[in-house]
Amino acid sequence: MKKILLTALAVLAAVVGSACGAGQDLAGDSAEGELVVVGMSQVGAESDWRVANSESMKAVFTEERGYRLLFEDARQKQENQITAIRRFIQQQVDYIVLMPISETGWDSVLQEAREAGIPVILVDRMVDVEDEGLYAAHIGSDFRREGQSAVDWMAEAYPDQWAPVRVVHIQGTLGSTAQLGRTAALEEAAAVHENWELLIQLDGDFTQAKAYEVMTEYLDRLPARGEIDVVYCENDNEAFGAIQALEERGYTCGRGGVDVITFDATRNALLDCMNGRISLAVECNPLLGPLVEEAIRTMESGGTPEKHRYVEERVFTQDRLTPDFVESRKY
Ligand code: GYE
Repeated sequence: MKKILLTALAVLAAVVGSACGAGQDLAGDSAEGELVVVGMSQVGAESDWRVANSESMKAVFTEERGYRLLFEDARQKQENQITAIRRFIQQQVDYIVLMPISETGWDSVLQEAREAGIPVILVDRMVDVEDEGLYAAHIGSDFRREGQSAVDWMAEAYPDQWAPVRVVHIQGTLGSTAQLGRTAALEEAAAVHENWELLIQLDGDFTQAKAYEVMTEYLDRLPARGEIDVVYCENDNEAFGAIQALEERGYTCGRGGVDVITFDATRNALLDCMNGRISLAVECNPLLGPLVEEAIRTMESGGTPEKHRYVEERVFTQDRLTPDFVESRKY
């Protein structure tokens, strides 16, 4: 009898739940009970890196593997991320995974998640919050170290301390950890190397279209053909846009011409690197899904995941690339 009553209540709850719209689904669906519910707020789809990162998450957090993934694309807006997190809290998800667009402005919403008892895992970029306890773990890249690899290469590529090295710097989304780390490395190195000259800093927002636009505008403003040695692009898509702008105006990209430096090292950038148009590609690994799952499994079994986990990354130059390697690149 009790069983029948419970079943009837479950059916009723499911009907009411589905009538109440998406926000109420989880509470009403008894089959959901078995699945670990993960609310994920992704930055957007601004770059090849980002698309690969989302795919890596979606491949791991499937129903077959025991998860229900609520994936929200914030279309590059922090306010959309905050709204998504609040919705996840209402839906009483088990975990929140956040790829934060920028570092600041997270204290209150993360506090709300903590009060609701929902652990937050940060992926890729970091947040700048008063209290480290507002997130359970961070899994991503050491962007400052990536920038360091780039400036180390520049120092070797331009050994003559008296010859000027003229650099155009195309920055990523301002205020994001990826931008801050990669920019800091260049600015600090430029302060040490007196012959490095930062001609201009342009905001490319990590997209190909924006980088093409700002680079074109810059080149067109120059009174004569510019003497540019390096274009330091903070991701691959910016590099593609910059190369297009440069080539359309008759510049040659590559060693001996304009050295284009890029971050991410996705397959298309590696192709350009192998063909000599990109001089240096610094790897940034987007395949973080399995590591996020590892952290969730640790918490599911009552453990504490590592607070900060950085992935191993390499750098690529033309001589280190083979067609087989580029072909086998997963992103
Ligand atoms: O380099 C860029 C993306 O934060 C690692 O964001 C990420 C950066 C990545 O849009 O392509």
